[in-house]
Amino acid sequence: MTPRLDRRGFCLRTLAGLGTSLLGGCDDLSGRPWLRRLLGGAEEVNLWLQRRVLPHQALAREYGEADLSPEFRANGSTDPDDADYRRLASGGFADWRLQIGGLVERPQGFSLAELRAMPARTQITRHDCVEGWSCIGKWTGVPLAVLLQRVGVRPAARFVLFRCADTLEDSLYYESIGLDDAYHPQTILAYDMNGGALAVAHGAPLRLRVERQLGYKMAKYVMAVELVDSFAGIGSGRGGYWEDRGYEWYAGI
Ligand SMILES: Nc1nc2c(c(=O)[nH]1)N[C@H]1C(S)=C(S)[C@@H](COP(=O)(O)O)O[C@H]1N2
Ligand SMILES: [Mo]
Repeated sequence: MTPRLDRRGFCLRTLAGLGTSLLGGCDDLSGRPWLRRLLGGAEEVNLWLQRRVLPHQALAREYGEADLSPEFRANGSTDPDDADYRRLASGGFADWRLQIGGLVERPQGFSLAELRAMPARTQITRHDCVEGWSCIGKWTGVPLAVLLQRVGVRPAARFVLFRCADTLEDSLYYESIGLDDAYHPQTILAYDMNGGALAVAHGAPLRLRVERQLGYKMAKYVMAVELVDSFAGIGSGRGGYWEDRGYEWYAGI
């Protein structure tokens, strides 16, 4: 049971619902385009409420070792057959580098050993998939904020994009988050899961954890991080593989 998170989710959903019904039942909104824009979609209402009702850096609930799911389900790509990925995996990811570029002062690559030598954070959290299942797992990795500090984010940057190694239905998987989530203390690039190296099924060698959002945001098989000011020209321009197929960009829980 997760009373705290459920209550928060319930409150937000109720308020978001209120916002939406307000829109439906209130004709004079047509004369106030700014308000219509604000309440124009449940997603925007959800984001707006999270930003105002909850403190910016509110933590997702963390659990204890006793809460770990006996088995953590794997979903989406679980064994990428992309040639570059296979080659890197067969070499134990010794040749893998996380490339960080785009709107940064010092674009550079990091080996797994370099990432492991950086400050680390461990957290036990619940992963919620949009399909309706949840699992609790323990994640260890480098806070994204630490990496952003190393490369120096340029003022024009607005989003952090994650480019993955796996192809689903002829498209490379990718994801993105805003800078507020990027600097959130629980946002980490994880290389360990449940005390051991991340398995291929769960995104080896490195996957994103962004704990206040749904599972599809948590990019596995991350090859490159890119700071961007818009999604134009990336995939279909909506900020992620599933977003390009109609899912919300801000997938708040
Ligand atoms: N690269 C990549 N990342 C991905 C996916 C994927 O197919 N490819 N699936 C997403 C979805 S829908 C979920 S629920 C989680 C599943 O993570 P898990 O396999 O560790 O359970 O990864 C997300 N990240
Ligand atoms: Mo998912």
